[in-house]
Amino acid sequence: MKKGLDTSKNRFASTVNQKKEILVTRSSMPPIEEYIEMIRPLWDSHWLTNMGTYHKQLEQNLAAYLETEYISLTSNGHMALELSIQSMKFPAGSEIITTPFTFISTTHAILRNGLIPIFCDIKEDYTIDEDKIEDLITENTVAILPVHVYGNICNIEKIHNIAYKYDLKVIYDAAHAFGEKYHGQGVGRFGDLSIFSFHATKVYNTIEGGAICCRDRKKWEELYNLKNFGIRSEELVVSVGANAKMNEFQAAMGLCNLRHMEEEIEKRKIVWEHYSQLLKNRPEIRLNTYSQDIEPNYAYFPILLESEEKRKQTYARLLEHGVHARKYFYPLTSDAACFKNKYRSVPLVKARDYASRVLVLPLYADLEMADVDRIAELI
Ligand code: T4K
Repeated sequence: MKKGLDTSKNRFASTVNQKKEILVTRSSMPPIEEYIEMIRPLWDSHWLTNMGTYHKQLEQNLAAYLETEYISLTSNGHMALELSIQSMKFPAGSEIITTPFTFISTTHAILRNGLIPIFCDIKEDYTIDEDKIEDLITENTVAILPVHVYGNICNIEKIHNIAYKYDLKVIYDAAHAFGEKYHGQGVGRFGDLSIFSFHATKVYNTIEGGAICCRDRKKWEELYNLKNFGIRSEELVVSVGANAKMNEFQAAMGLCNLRHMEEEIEKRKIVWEHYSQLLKNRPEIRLNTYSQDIEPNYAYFPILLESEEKRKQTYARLLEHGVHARKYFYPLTSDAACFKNKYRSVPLVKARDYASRVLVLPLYADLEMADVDRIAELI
């Protein structure tokens, strides 16, 4: 049985003004003894990073768990994205069609590769509207970078067909979709590449961490070089690369947490279903429902309120009672102060509307039912 956190020592569960603070999520951690046992050998070997035993073991275990042929671990999800794009060797200034309804990392990864993000609108499930992608394609378009937002899987088939028709690459940002299946297949298998985030706030964490799923050994080698300075042996540097390796403490955390995934997802499901039960009869609140094609991971619980004003009131009311809901993803990344109005897009009608009304409620494995009751009551 997985132990809960020691709440007396946990700042996330501290009490402020006698009020129980509930944050939007809380990292799941293995029992401390399990992690200590896992890291103890590191004190013997003194081997802390640079593709050690745990790094190798976790790559194997995750490839099996995620049902992907090859997987390359990285220091975080963002570097997984940056290196995925870099590995495609697109000419500078090329355009990548993406969604603005995402964490800023997705857009930054494009820009930090010297490429241009072109923003597409989204549809009811918050993922990219595949029917609007073709309107944005020009001779400079090289790829599509969709996001499986909140674990809702994009329209894989249509995106694949568009990419095939125009000879574009597809890189999926699957940061929210760890362990999910679409039509019975692990989501890491889709597109030319798919990336995951194993950040502390995710369904599965390696403290910080990420991974890139790919189809062949050649790509895996290329990604290895990119995350390890291109170093292949003491005297051989084969290409220019960054340092984006996952270290042994992260990998050890990943090995431990992976053992508890079934329980993690089961507990999240219970919380998710309890919220749904309490809020489903409120016609003014739209809940996120997973499509039948998905085996979900219950990563997030977004609700869509009637208006921006209602969202503001609900956010403030929850906060007043110590409940930290979050406006993921407001503002749209296309509206980030650093590049507002700089890049081309179709009219972002839905993305803008949803960003102004969405609120993500607290959801984590050990969230108590009484807290869910209280949050639903406050809403
Ligand atoms: N693509 C997408 C679509 C993403 O959503 C993300 C990350 C990425 C790419 C990039 O992956 P990484 O490079 O991050 O691996 C959080 C996360 O930092 C970020 O990973 C995540 N998306 C994003 C959606 O959410 P913030 O700014 O909301 O984090 P913060 O520090 O406010 O934490 C949120 C809550 O999580 C806290 O209130 C409490 C809890 N928490 C936080 C930390 C840091 C814990 O329980 N333990 C912790 O250690 O960005």
